[in-house]
Amino acid sequence: MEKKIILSGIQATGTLTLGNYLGALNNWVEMQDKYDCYYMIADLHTLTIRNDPEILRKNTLNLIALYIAAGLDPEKNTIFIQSHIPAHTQLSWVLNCYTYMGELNRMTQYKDKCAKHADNINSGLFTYPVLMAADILIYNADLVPVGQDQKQHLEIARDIAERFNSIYGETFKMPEPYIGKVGAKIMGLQNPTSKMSKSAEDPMDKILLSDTKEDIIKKFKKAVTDSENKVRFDVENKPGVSNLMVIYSIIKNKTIEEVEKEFEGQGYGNFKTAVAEAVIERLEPLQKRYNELLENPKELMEICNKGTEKASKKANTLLKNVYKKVGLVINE
Ligand code: ATP
Ligand code: LTN
Repeated sequence: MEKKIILSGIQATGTLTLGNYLGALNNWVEMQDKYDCYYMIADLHTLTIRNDPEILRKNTLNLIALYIAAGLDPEKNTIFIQSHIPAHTQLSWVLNCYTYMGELNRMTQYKDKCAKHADNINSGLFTYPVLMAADILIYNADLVPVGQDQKQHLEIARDIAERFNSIYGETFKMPEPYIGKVGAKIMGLQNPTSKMSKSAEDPMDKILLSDTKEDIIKKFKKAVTDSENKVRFDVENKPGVSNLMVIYSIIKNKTIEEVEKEFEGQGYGNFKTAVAEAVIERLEPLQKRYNELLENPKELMEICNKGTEKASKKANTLLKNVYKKVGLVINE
């Protein structure tokens, strides 16, 4: 039986957080044996906010290294840079013509980003989900592993696909979101009611994958909790501690009940130290591998070029089919 297809991507907006790792990357690694996986760097999506060109270029290369350092085997996965495959943007144009303004207007990420970047509300920010739909549909992806915040974008991708299929007949496969049961939404350490985000201003709110051991210990020690001093899972009344419990449970591969039991009768001091140690233990080898990989950027580009070769064949086949269906003349 043919393997199911997975596609996902991360924007090259800066250093990834523990939220990106636990909500996205970590799940990708677990899927690589069972599925035919396509993992890209969403560099075109990154252009929807203003970037320093040199930093964007550096972030893109760093992210490839991070994918591999996190455990994605380049022999098993197709790793590539979104902008290297023009078919994504070509399909995106067609899909734009099958997407309604009203649908895009409802996207919560669009509203959030408009509030955050009030001086740069560009049309790329508005049509962002259409390019994302093209990324997914162009590979006939069955599953898309993302964090909870991307679920709405998956829904619109399905709506666009369904609309197109109902006019032109079966063209796109219906993609399903794959959202991990735990870790789908890691919260900020200072603001445990909003998600940990790489663009958060307060450095104490987020753990960066590049943080030193000392940073990690300090950030967890200062993490906001509550006055009960009891390690008990209750998102509503104890969002801070519950978030730390989620982090610990994923890294240690334990259930929340097991974590509750392990720290029964212990206060927050011990618990926070244990969480910090678990995170450090997980990140140290990743950071070491990451630094080694960055010493050889040529090798990273070779990995991407191999990925591009494989992915573009698939993408171009689907694009041609779409062009034909809508009535464009194909030069064969
Ligand atoms: P930004 O702050 O620049 O908007 P971000 O941290 O939200 O960035 P994205 O590049 O938008 O990161 O997301 C990359 C992947 O990480 C997506 O699959 C997203 O759902 C997931 N993700 C982001 N933040 C979290 C989080 N706090 N918990 C779980 N998953 C997350
Ligand atoms: N919008 C996504 C990044 C992204 C993506 C994709 C994720 C761009 N294209 C296709 C899954 C599938 C985000 O994580 N912010």
